[in-house]
Amino acid sequence: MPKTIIVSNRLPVKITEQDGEYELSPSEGGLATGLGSIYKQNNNLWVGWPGLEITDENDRKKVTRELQELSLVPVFLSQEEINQYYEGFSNSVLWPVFHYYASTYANYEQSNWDYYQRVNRIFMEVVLKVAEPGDTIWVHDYQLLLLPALIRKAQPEISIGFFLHIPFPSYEMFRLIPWRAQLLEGVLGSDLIGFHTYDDVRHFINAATRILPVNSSANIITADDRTIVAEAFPIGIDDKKYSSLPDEPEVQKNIKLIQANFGNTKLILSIDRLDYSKGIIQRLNAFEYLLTHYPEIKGKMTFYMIVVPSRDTVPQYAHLRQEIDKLVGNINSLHRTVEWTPIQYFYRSFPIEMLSALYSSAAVCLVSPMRDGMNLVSKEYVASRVYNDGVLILSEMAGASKELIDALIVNPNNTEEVAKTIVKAAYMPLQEQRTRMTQMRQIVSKFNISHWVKIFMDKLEEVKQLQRSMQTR
Ligand code: GDG
Repeated sequence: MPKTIIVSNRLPVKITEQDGEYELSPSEGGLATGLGSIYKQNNNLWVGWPGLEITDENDRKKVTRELQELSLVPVFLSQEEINQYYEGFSNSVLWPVFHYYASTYANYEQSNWDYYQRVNRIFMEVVLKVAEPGDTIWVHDYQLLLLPALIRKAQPEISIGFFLHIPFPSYEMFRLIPWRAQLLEGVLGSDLIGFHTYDDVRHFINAATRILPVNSSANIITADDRTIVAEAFPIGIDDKKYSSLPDEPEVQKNIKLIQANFGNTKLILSIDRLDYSKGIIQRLNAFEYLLTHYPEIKGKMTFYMIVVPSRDTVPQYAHLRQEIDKLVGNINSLHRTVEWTPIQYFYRSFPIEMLSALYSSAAVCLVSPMRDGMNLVSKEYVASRVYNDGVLILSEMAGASKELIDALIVNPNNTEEVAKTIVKAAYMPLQEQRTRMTQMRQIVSKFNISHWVKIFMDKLEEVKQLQRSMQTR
């Protein structure tokens, strides 16, 4: 029976090692939840890096066996490979360029590119060990741009879908990468290429047709006589999970705790991974502007800011963290009073029961990335607002702003606009909150994660049929 194989940089499990014993726990990420409906069915599989270096052959066998029970197939990588392919090329070339930070952060080192190619080939070898003709392969994200073409070469007829979770930049940005042609050729090994927004699709087709000898008509690309479709599939979330979490006792307990501590102020919430693309510094500047220009809000609003540790072994990220620490310290020391602290800042992750309680308690959720493929936090806030109140402030640079048009949309670079919008959001009449939130909740619920998986897989099947019909013509 043909199977579906999901391939991503990381497997959807956390593996921890203690005294030579490996422990597996499922990861709670949105992608893991969404794709769980696929890889746990029939003989389907998920291929990816287990998240830590395992060098001993016996340990590798042991972990492989344990993962096999969960339909997971590990790609073992050395620390050197991870450093150069993941932190080096993926996060120091592709991430900055694709988020329009090329001039500040991109570091085009040849050895990182060499490792990127090598690790994509290692992934190919593992995939080819389990893939059979007739199977469907769904490759995820910027760490594996070369993989579709590598698999295609070995299995010319196999179905390959690719989804990019981050934005695809304009041609003028993308062309800066020394290995731009090879990257495009890699992705074009797919049959269907998915992006979050129509703008990403347009940028990709533009880059492909200007850099490579390929043709396009609308969203169909013809390369070496193969037909490839590029299309927008905005990712959704498990909306039911977020709308039912507030009923859980642990969440209720947390809501009461938040109420007891901050009940007399309006909570403005932000949650991001530590990343320059998330606009954390600009957001803090906007909040400081607010405190300086609207002193009457002092004591009436609390900015609850969660930054989840991420990539902090990369120097740029460590530096960003120091900058945030400093700015929060300055703002709090300047504006705080005996009873009130303007910013409650946390540099750590929280259990989902605490996130849910915060989503339920926050009068305003402030999502202001400089660039974001989609941004799931904005959708999780909306799904959590079971009473249809609360206000979402959303950056126009986030993919989600194309769908959540009833949010208060801002340009995150416009400090004054963001500050004024926080005031508008915090004092928005309940009726207007409800009208906006109801619309957004309908969208988040209709276009949820299962819908996303289904429309992508259906489209991939449709593209294969289109290719077959063109061959017989
Ligand atoms: C990439 C793209 C695109 C955060 N803090 C905690 C926690 N989280 C969870 C959130 C949310 C996820 O992490 C973050 O997702 P985002 O979409 O906001 O951002 P990226 O990680 O950058 O994701 C992005 C996404 O891929 C999907 O395609 O939307 O644009 O950059 O789900 O809830 N979860 C827990 N504790 C925390 O402290 N449990």
